[in-house]
Amino acid sequence: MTADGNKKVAMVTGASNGIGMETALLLSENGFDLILGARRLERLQNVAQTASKNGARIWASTLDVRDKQSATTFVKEAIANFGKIDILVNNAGLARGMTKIAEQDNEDEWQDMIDTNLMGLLRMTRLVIPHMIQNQYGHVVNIGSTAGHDAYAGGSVYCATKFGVRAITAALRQEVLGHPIRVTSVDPGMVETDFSRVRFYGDNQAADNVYAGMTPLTAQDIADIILFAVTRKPHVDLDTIVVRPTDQAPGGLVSRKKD
Ligand code: NDP
Ligand code: 8X3
Repeated sequence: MTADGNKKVAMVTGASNGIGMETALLLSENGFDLILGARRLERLQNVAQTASKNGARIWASTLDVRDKQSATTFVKEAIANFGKIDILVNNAGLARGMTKIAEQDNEDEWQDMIDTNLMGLLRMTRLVIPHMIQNQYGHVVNIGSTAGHDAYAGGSVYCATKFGVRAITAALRQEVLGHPIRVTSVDPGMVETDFSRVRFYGDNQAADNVYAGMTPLTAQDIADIILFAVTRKPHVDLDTIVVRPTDQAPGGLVSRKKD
């Protein structure tokens, strides 16, 4: 909330599930109005309905960040509805498969990750930043990953996209210097969402194995950190926040209890 009583407007991409959904819900509980986008409209509308019970004004619409027209229309309509975007949470993202480079015969997986995690994030940023400059207020929160710090076998392209997000965050921070616009990267380790289910194309066993015997982070844990970042005083810019489960350490190390 600003001194003049205007509510802050946060745009969250990939708000139909996981980290994006929990961020939307937590922001709505904390006085933010919301612009929500994802491909699955029905799920998104359920999130919007729950968030609206907290008194937030919500606009939810289909968004495919891979698609230039979809993203352009989404931002245009959001501005028409709210007049401004104070916060952009670039959360939409995914991994596809865990295939080693030499064994990959499906380049579509690579393309999907690059189009979503890199091109999508860049596109949303490109479309939103001019409004932040015009409004002389803004905060871009990019959801990176520890995969953008430590590469692992089978994760070459997913890791490359998240290393790329780090580069984009660092460059953007320099590009908006001089404007009252903050740029933050939140880089989580293992968070139990549908992330692994999507990565393994609905194979629940494969997804469950990722978190077996350890306590992963939850989407709420990450939403909490995003809320903290966007509620600092305007002169405070949290740069990069790396967060792992206590059961995970850098270098691909995970402590698992056997049952
Ligand atoms: P989920 O699969 O639970 O959620 C992903 C969200 O992204 C969904 O709402 C999905 O919505 C949306 N999305 C995917 N593709 C697109 C697209 N093309 N356009 C718009 N929205 C899209 O996973 P998480 O919540 O875990 O993932 C969120 C972010 O967090 C991702 O960027 C991921 O890389 C990152 N991350 C996740 C970690 C984890 O361990 N879970 C750790 C570190 C980072 P829909 O399908 O409806 O479009
Ligand atoms: C997701 C975290 O470790 O599965 O970004 O790549 S990891």
